[in-house]
Amino acid sequence: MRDATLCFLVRGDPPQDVLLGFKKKGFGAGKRNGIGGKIEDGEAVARAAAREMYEETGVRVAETDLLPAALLTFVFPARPEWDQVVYAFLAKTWRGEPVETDEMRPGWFPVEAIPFDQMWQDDAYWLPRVLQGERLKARFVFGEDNETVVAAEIEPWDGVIGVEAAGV
Ligand code: 6U4
Repeated sequence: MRDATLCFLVRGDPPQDVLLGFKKKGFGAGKRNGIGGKIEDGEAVARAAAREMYEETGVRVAETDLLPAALLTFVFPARPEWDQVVYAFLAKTWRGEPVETDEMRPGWFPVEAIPFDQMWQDDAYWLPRVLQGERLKARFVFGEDNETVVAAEIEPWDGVIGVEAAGV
């Protein structure tokens, strides 16, 4: 199963605004999402999250400023090659301003007005909760259309990313 990262920059404490990127190409093109992508072989999770943030928005996030938020497993029975584990982070501190890149067009959204209808369906289940400070472990199964969530299991998570995911 491939592993990927997802990072949400948030402004305000508690979060008032969240940065979402409109994905211009590749997996999930046409959707808005946090910023992230595949973890490379041998790459630590936090390093991958920081690298993807820089590549896709030009923003620098220190690995120590990445706050573990969710450990997500996505299962696509109709498209098993899409199955993936995604490590989601929040970040409250960074350097630089997000800019548009080949991959992403970033934009700030009020936490109270997240455009879930333009996002992966699972986001509505877990993103509001992690923005309120919960840490979650969840598993979502998608239907034949690879869009509809047909099963969701969500439980609290301790935020500890295991060594099996540390690229060693
Ligand atoms: P490259 O390396 O360019 O081929 P790309 O096709 O752009 O990659 P990828 O696979 O690197 O995409 O990144 C996929 C992104 O989508 C990751 O940040 C994880 C995220 N993601 C995947 N399934 C998701 C889902 N069901 N809900 C969600 N994010 C998901 O919120």
